[in-house]
Amino acid sequence: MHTTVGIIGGGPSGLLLARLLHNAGVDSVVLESRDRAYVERRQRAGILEQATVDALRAVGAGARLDAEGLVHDGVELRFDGRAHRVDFPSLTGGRRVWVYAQTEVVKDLVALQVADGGPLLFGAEVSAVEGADTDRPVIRYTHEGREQTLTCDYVVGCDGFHGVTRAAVPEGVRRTYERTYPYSWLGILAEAPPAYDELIYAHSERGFALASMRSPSVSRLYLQVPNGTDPADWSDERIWDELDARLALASDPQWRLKRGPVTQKSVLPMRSSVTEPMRWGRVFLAGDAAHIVPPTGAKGLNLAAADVIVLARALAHRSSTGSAELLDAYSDTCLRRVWRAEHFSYFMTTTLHTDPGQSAFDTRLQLSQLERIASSPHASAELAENYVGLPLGRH
Ligand code: RFL
Ligand code: PHB
Repeated sequence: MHTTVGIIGGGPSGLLLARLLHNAGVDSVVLESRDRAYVERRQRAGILEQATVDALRAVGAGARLDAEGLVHDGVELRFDGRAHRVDFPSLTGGRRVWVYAQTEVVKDLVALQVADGGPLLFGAEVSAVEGADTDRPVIRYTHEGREQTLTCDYVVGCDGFHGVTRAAVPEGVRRTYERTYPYSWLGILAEAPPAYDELIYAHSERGFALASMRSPSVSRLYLQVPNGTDPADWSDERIWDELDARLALASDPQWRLKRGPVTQKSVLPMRSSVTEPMRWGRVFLAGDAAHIVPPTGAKGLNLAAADVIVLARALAHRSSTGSAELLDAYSDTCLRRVWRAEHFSYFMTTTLHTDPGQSAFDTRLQLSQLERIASSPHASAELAENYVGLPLGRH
């Protein structure tokens, strides 16, 4: 089999890229190792930036997002027992974010691709990419028990953090910059109405907590926990009690989350990682395959979308004009945005979490920074601009 663009991975980045290329008349094949139900059920991100929403609408995946997505004009920061709201539109020239789960984005994109797109093969596990620096790179994969090859004009690794495509960039060229954090998140999904109509990011001496949502009747909540935590050690009651303690308000001591059945519980580690360059020969990396951010800044899915928007434009430009100029600029163009998001995600994480080795001095610095955000329009605009996402083309 031969295709113009071989896409490894059917997560948000691979699926969105396939749709953008389809719109531009460029053919592609998507190879996804998992089955469709697994990919559609994987609980992850919840916040979409304007540029991500615009791209989803442009590929025809906007209908359910517009009907069911929740538009958010701000977030609440809680620290020192107080609440401070950061208003996005007034600080960013009218920009806002959407709450619409990654599971739903993936379902919408899969449905479109299956209805009228190029091949999307589930259960197709890629083992290697060969010939990155030749005119005809080859993807080796196993599908339905048989080893197969796909020759391509271009290969795009959208295969996430544990993918195989990164290895196509020679070791002597590839550089990875990484940071791990001394804490994880315990995340739950609960059949309970959200605490509040916007997200709450809470700093407390007991550790970080985040109250998010999936719909008016489903909450998504997170607690900072030590690395290596077993979710089985956290009963539902213990989780709700701890969330209430970390989200407590001095002005309203009766304030409590609305509780309901917990339907999912998992622990996720926090990591920052960037691999450079994001392109080698005819092989490109996009999304989590190239970079990971801790989820505190809500940037991972949006960075993945930004990469493939840039790449789809570059591939379409190549196909319509023959010029490789935009493809040549791909890695540098993306890395500028990636490093901005890396910094913001690091900033949000280290400002809001309690490091196990943290001193009282460190806590005072965090509170001073949060106070600065609460009292200065400049400081809150810096947070708001980063949170809603910089317009594509700027960095
Ligand atoms: P994905 O989603 O990991 O998809 C990669 C796909 O590649 C497949 N694959 C292979 N296929 C074939 N052959 C192989 N050898 C393969 N190896 C892997 C995998 O099965 C998979 O389907 O990467 P992608 O598409 O780049 O998307 C990235 C996003 O999923 C990720 O950045 C976000 O979920 C991060 N994230 C958040 N991002 C946001 O923008 N806003 C948020 O609010 C947000 N919250 C989060 C998050 C991530 C979280 N976790 C679980 C890390 C909250 C959490 C809890
Ligand atoms: C989520 O709703 O899953 C979510 C929201 C904001 C974050 C991280 C996760 O920063």
